[in-house]
This record gives sequence, C-alpha cells and structure tokens, in this order.
Amino acid sequence: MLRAPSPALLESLRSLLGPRGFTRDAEVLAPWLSDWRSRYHGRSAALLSPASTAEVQAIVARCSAERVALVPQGGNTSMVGGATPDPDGGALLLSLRRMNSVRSVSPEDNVAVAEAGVILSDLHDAAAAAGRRFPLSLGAKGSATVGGLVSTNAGGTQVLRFGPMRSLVLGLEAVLPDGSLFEGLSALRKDNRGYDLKQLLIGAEGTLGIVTAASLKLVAAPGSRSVAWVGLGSPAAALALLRRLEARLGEAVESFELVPEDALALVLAGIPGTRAPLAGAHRWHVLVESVAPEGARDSAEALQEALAAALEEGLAEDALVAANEAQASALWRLRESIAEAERLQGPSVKHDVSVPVSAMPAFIEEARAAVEERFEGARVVAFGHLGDGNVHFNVQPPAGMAAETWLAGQAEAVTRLVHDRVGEAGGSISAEHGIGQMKLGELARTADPARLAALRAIKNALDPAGIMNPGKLIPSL
Ligand code: FAD
Ligand code: 2HG
Ligand code: ZN
Repeated sequence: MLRAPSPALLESLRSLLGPRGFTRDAEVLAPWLSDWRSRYHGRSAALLSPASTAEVQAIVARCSAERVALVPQGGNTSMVGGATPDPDGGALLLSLRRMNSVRSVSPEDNVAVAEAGVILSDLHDAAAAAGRRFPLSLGAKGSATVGGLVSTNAGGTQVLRFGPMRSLVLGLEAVLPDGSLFEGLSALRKDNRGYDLKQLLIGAEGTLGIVTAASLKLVAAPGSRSVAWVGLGSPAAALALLRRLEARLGEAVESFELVPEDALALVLAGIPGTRAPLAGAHRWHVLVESVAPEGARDSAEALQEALAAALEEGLAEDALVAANEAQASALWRLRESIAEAERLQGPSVKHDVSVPVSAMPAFIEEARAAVEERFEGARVVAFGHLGDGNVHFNVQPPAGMAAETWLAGQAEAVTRLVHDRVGEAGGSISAEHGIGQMKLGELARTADPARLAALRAIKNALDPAGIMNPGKLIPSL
C-alpha cells in the first residue's frame, strides 16, 4: 500500500537537496504536472531535482522506506502521459533535468557516456564535436532527455538504419527501487553474464528504477548527407520507392518518412515560415535522407540519379533534392513539425502502431476507409516511419464539431477499431511511444495473458512496493 509523503519525509528531502533541488512552489511545479498534449493533469507535493546519482539513491532509499511513490521525468515530452503523476497527489515528481553532463565522449570506442538529463540535441552536438554522431533523432530533440529516450525505448527518424534506443545503449547506470545502484555503465560490445538487465530498464517507462546515465553507441559522422522530398500517389508506391532506393543506394538510405497531403497542409497552415516543397499537389509525400562516407562520391549525386530513375519508372510523381543545408533543414522541419501542427489544430485520437512493413500500405488505406465509414466526418492523418512499419494513425474530429465532445463520445470506439485492425495484421498498439497511462486499458484488452503475467512478475520482483511510476505501463489485475 502506497503512502502520501509525510511532513518529516518532505523535510528530510528538502535538507538533502537544498533550494535548487527541492520545491513545493505551485508555479514552478505547474508546467511539469501536465503532459505535452495537455491530455493529463496531475498533482504532486514536491518537485525533486537531484544533481547527482548519490542524491537519486538517497531519495529512492528514503521513499522506499516510507512507501512513497516517485514519478521520474525528463523533458516531459511523453505522448502517452507517462511522466504525469496521478491527480491524487500522492507521488513525488523526480526530475532528472539537472543531471545534464556528458561525462565522456570516446571516438576510439565510439561511445558517449551521458547523464539522464542530457537533452538529445546537446548529445548530438557533443558527438559532432568529437567527429562522431549519435544516430537517433526525433522532433522533440530540443527537450527530450537521455533518461526519457532510454525509458521509452524511443524510435524516431533513423531507426531504419540504426534501430531504436534499445540497439544504441551499451550500458546503463540506474537506481533500483530499493535505492541500490545498478552499475552497468560499461562500454562493452559483448557481455553475456546472464539476463540483460539494461534491456529490462530500456522501455520500462520508469516502472523498474531511475536511469541516471547511459553509455551510448556513436557512429562515424557522414562525409555528406542529402535530403529529398518526393511526391507520389500511394503508400504502396512509397514502399516500392524505398525498396528501389535501397537496391541502388544500400545502407546509405537512413530515413524514409511518409507524409500525407493533409499532414503537409496542417504544417503549412500552422507553422510559421514553412512553404510547400513541390510545385504541384500530391496525395502522398516522402522525405528521404541518404548519406555517403567521407571521401566517397557526394550523396546528393547518387540520390539524384536514383530518384531520376524512380521518376522514369513511374514510382514517383515529382522529386526535389535539397540544394544546400538550409533547404535540407527546411524539408526536415516540414516533417518534424507534424506533431506540433496537429496539436495546434486541436485534440485528436492518437495511435502509434506497427505492422509488418509489407502490410503497412494496405493497413493505412483499409483502416482509414473503415474509420471514415463508421465515424462520419472523422479525418485520418496517418504519417511517419513507413520504412519501420510504423505510422502515427491519428484521427481528428469532424470539422466544426467540438473536439472534446467528440472525443468523449467516440475516442474509445475509434481506438478499438484501429487496434483491432492492427491485431488482425499481426501488429503492435505501441511502436515507439510506450504505454504510459494512455494505453493501459488497450494493453490489458489486447495483450496475451502470458505477456501480462510476465510484465507483472518482473515488476513485482524488482519493485514489490510499487513505488516506481505507479499507474503506468503495467495494467492492474
Ligand atoms: P519524459 O516524457 O519526461 O518521460 C517519458 C517516460 O520515461 C515516462 O514514463 C517517465 O516516467 C520515464 N522517464 C523519464 N526519465 C527517466 C529516467 N531518468 N529514469 C527512468 N524513467 C524515466 N518518440 C519516438 O519514439 N519517436 C519520435 O519520432 C517522437 N517524436 C516526438 C515528437 C514530439 C514533438 C514530441 C513531443 C514527442 C515525440 N516522441 C517521439 C515521444 C518520445 O517518447 C519522447 O520525445 C522521448 O522519448 C521522451 O523523452 P523525455 O525526456 O521527454 O521523457
Ligand atoms: C513523430 O514521429 C512523433 O513525429 C509524434 O512520433 C507522432 O504526433 C504523433 O502522433
Ligand atoms: Zn514517430
């Protein structure tokens, strides 16, 4: 049974952390008590911001002794309410944002060791300064932290080539729910000492412990990179184009992102300074990024040739290869702003789903038709990581209808329909955002009993008192 923090515990944490590490000021707490989309609102008696692993250990040991819950938080960009405490106010909010140093970058080992609070774009900069690259990126890179990325097993726009966080973490340092320290911060590429504990913590959404630092794989910085925007007729044409480009360019193709015309329209209407990349209209678009190693032929020439061949073969309708870095960034901005443009438009029912890559084109078309037929006026915006078999299948209310009313009445049924289709296609209801609090019910409804039993058994073994991020990821019995 969890308990609310006692005045004595709060006082002991205040003196442990000092004024920079402990606050009960409602104004300071407010932005961290709601999620990025403002779908969830919680309360907490205090915000704890430790500056070191030792402080995290002391916090966890004290909270564990008193059975007080902790909600770990990084940049608070979760798409599933994973970092928002419950409204009952019983849990303390534990921010890792002050633990933001890149402890080391080793170009020889191709490894960076970064604390949990390091912001992704700062990690990119630190790797670049050493002539290396951390090959994971996403639209929230200016706020999302290493701890949050590890704990959600984040994906993003380079999974096609490098995999999600799970393939990029070599080691972790983490405070376990009893306050003990898991010192797994190695740079080893091989380590077979039984169960891989770091892999349990990756994607655990803060339910098994607090990640305090990670050793992360780096790769060589590319000699050149090229970005193209392509207009085409269907998701099936997009997938055919991807396979064609891979045949010609091989592993040089690092990103392949699908953008429907309605998502592009949302961005152009809502995000200042954006403009349409192609002259004509196209039902679907993709953003392609390809690279070339140092000393090799410039990636733009090879991409240009491959796209010219695809245009001739009728796989694409139009294509533009960015002429310079500014144009490349402008194209990426169009893709990375979709989530923000959608948020500005109003609430939608979000689904972050994966199916086998080959099944994705049919899934998009058929699930869209099914939603639009059953929920009159509903608008589907399906975009994202086509090459990974993962799209964000988001459904907006009918134009002119009060969003909150529509959501309260229809959201659950829309989600069931979409997730049932995902199940029929052999897919997953969470490709990269996690379960958080948003998908607890759907995980319980759709997962097989063995999966749920194993999740609960692991949780009980490592966190028997249930103090780590309660109400997230693990459906209760
Ligand atoms: P938070 O939101 O603070 O936390 C996320 C979860 O991790 C919570 O459950 C929290 O309790 C836990 N947690 C945080 N820090 C720790 C820690 N140190 N130890 C233990 N648990 C911890 N995701 C993708 O996968 N791909 C995308 O392309 C993508 N694009 C996005 C674009 C935008 C604009 C936004 C807003 C989000 C996007 N996301 C994407 C969501 C993604 O999950 C987050 O951006 C990121 O992984 C979370 O990092 P964060 O530091 O904000 O974590
Ligand atoms: C992306 O790929 C993010 O842009 C956000 O994962 C997806 O807003 C979404 O649904
Ligand atoms: Zn995504």
